[in-house]
Amino acid sequence: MYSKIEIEHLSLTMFKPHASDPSIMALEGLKRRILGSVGLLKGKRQVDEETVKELTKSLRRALLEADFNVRQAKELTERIERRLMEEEPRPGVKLETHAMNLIYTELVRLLGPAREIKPHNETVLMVGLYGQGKTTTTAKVAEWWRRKHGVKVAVIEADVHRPGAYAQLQQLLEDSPVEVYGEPDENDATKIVRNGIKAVGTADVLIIDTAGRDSLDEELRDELVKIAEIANATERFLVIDAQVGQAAGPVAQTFHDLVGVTGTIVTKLDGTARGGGALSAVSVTGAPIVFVGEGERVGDLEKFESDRFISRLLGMGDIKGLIDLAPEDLDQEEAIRLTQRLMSGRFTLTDMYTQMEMMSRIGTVDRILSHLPDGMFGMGSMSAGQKRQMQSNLAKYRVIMDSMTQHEKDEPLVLKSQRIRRIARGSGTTEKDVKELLNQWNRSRKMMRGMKGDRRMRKQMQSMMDVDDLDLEMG
Ligand SMILES: Nc1nc2c(ncn2[C@@H]2O[C@H](COP(=O)(O)OP(=O)(O)O)[C@@H](O)[C@H]2O)c(=O)[nH]1
Ligand SMILES: [Mg+2]
Repeated sequence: MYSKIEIEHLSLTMFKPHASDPSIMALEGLKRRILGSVGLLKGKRQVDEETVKELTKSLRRALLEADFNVRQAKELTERIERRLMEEEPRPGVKLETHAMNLIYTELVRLLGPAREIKPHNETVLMVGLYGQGKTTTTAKVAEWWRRKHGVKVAVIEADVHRPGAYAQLQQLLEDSPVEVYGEPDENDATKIVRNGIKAVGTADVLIIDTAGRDSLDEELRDELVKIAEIANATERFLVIDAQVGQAAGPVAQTFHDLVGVTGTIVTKLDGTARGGGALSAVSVTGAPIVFVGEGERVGDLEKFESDRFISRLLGMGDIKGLIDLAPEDLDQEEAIRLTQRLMSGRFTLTDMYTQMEMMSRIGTVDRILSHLPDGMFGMGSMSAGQKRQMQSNLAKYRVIMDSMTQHEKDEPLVLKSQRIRRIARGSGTTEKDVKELLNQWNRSRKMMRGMKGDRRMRKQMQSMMDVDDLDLEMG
C-alpha cells in the first residue's frame, strides 16, 4: 500500500525552489509568475469564471515573457482554462495544487515525450550555427554517453574553419578517456571525417563536431551535406543556444532540410530567462529536445525529459509529484501485479475491472495519463461527469461479473448468447448490459495488445509502478 499520503503536502509548499538547478534558475521568473497566477485561487473553494480568466491571462503573459511560442502559449492557456472550468480536484486537494497539476500536464504535453538514446552503434553528427556551443556540447555528449552507458566513445573534430577547434575539444576532454581525433592542419573537413572514421570508427559511439557560421553559406552547406553522407550518421543533433528564442524554430528547419535533424540540444539554458523560446520553438519542428546544456563545464549537460524538466521548473520534484497524486488507498502491489499482467498480454475481465477501479479512484487521472499514450485507459481526460459515469458503470459491471464463473471471467470469449442470457438473468441486468461489458473489455484488450509491443511504453509503465523509484520526497 502507499503510505498514507498527507494531502496537505500537496499544497503549494511542495513547489519549492531547487537552488542548485542552473537551467531552472534561469527560468525562475517563469516559475514565479506561474505561482503568482495560481495564487489567485488561494483560499477559494470553487473556481469561478472570472478568476480562471484572470489566472489564464496572467499565465499567458508569463509564458510569453519566457519567450514561449505565441500560438502555443495561447493554445496551452486555453486548454488550461477549459480544464479548470470542467475538472474538479479530487477531494482534499487544494484548487491551487489542482491548477498547478493542470499546468504541469499541459507544459509536458507541449514539450513532448522524452527522446530515447541508444547505448551504442551510434554515429552522431553535431550541427548548428557558430558559437551555439557545438564543440562544448560534443565533449559533453561524449562524456555523457561514456558515463551513462559505459561504452567506448570517440570524437572527430571536423571544424576546419575555426582555428583552434581541435585544441578546444582536446582540452575539454583532457581528463576523459574519450578519444579525440583531429587534423589541425588539414583544411578539407571531409578528409578529416574519412580518416577519422578509419582511425577511431571502431568506438561504440562516434561523435563528429562540425563548423558553423553566423548563417549558413553555400560552401558550408555543401560541406555539411558531404560530411553527413560520409559519416552516414545515425543521429544528427542540432545544437542551439537558448538565447535565440523564437528564432530556434526557423534555424532548426534550415538544418533539418540539410541533414534531417533527429534531435535538438538547447544550450546555455543557465544563462537566459527566456529559454522557453528555444524549448517550445524546436518542438514544433518535430526534432525533439534530447539534451539541455546548462554550463560551460563538460558535466553541465542534462538528458531532457519534459516531465522531469517541467516538474523541476515548477519545483515539484520529478515523478514523485505524480505519485503523490495517487489515491491513498491505491494498492501498490495490485498496481504492479496488474501492470505485469497487462504487459504479459493476458487481459481478463477481472483485470479490466481492477484497472477501471484504480482509474476511477485516481482523481487527477490526467496527470498519470499524460505519461501514457493517449487513450490507454480508454479515456483521455475525464470530466467530473465522465468520472461519475465510470463509477456507475463499475457498479453495474461488478454485479454482472458476480454472476460469472471464474472461467468466464478469465476467458470472456466463451461468453456466447446462452451464457449471456444466464448472466443477465442471474445479475438482474439485461443482455444488453452484459454485452456492453464485453464490448468494453474487447476495446480495452485491443488497446492493451497495441501497448504490449511498445518498448517505451513498457519502460514508462515500469518506472511509474516501480516501488524502488517511489521513495516519496514528501514522506
Ligand atoms: N553558460 C554556458 N555556456 C556555454 C554552454 N555551452 C557552450 N557554452 C559557451 O559558449 C561558447 C561557444 O561554445 P562553442 O562550443 O565553442 O560553440 P561552437 O562555435 O558552436 O562550437 C563557449 O564560450 C562555451 O563555453 C552552456 O550550456 N552554458
Ligand atoms: Mg566549435
